[in-house]
Amino acid sequence: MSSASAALRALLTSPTLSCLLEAYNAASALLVERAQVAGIWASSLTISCANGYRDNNTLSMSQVLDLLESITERTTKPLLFDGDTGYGDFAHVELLTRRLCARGVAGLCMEDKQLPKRNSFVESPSQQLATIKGFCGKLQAAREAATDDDFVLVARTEALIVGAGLDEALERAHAYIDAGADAILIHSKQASFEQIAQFLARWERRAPIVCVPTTYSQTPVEVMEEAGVSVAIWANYMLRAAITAMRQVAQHVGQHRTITGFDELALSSVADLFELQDNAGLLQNEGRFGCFE
Ligand code: SPV
Ligand code: MG
Repeated sequence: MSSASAALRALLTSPTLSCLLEAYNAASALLVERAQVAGIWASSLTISCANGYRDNNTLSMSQVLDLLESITERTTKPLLFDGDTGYGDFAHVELLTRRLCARGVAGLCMEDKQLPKRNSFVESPSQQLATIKGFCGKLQAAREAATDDDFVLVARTEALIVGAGLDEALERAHAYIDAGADAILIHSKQASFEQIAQFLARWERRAPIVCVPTTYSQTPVEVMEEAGVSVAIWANYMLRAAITAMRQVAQHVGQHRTITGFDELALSSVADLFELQDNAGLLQNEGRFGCFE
């Protein structure tokens, strides 16, 4: 049993709002953990972007699993994996779930769209919902395949994203909980919290609710908490911060052919990188296991 999954379960069922912050590799995940954020979101958007791909299932299941393994090897906070549509049908979901459990990933978030999916903020006619029956089958398959009793299944409905409306979102959310999901991620691309608040008013706290306040990021967490949000996912802020900082360095060197003139003190030191890599552990074990005279 993974204690990370039990910890994620506890965040979902606690009466207060907790947040997850996105990470796109092990270093960013370590920073999230050390900042005492409750948990880590392995975002399909930022993992694919950091690897040079679109957020449309171009990265394979194995590529993403390798990356997740590098995160769970270095961190202990619960990691919720953004598993898109589950990489195929129920059989892919079974395999994915077993592999996630083997790697100590705390939970899988799966969305009710067609494969290959598009990022929710991309306006495209290919933003199509899966059938309720088909998606419930995937949830049931994941539940049965999980080898960790506490493994968390978050069912994400994209009903509001495709403009299908509140009734459809609620019908789907109820069906997904009936099929074995532990929580519902209700996603919205509106610029205010209003649509989610309307959903929550009719949901009546049947099961924990997760939201992704990217387009309504200025909503106070207290407002979300009061309305019944259990977990808010800050889904892309680490990569966005990194890209801004990296662009400044790249532009400076591109323009001046040197780092001179750039405020190096604003950057992490090399010692900081060594610390993130646990270089001290290497040096310590050299003394114990190395064969240096
Ligand atoms: C992600 O972070 O990949 C998500 C959230 O799925 S969103 O980009 O808002 O769809
Ligand atoms: Mg995603």
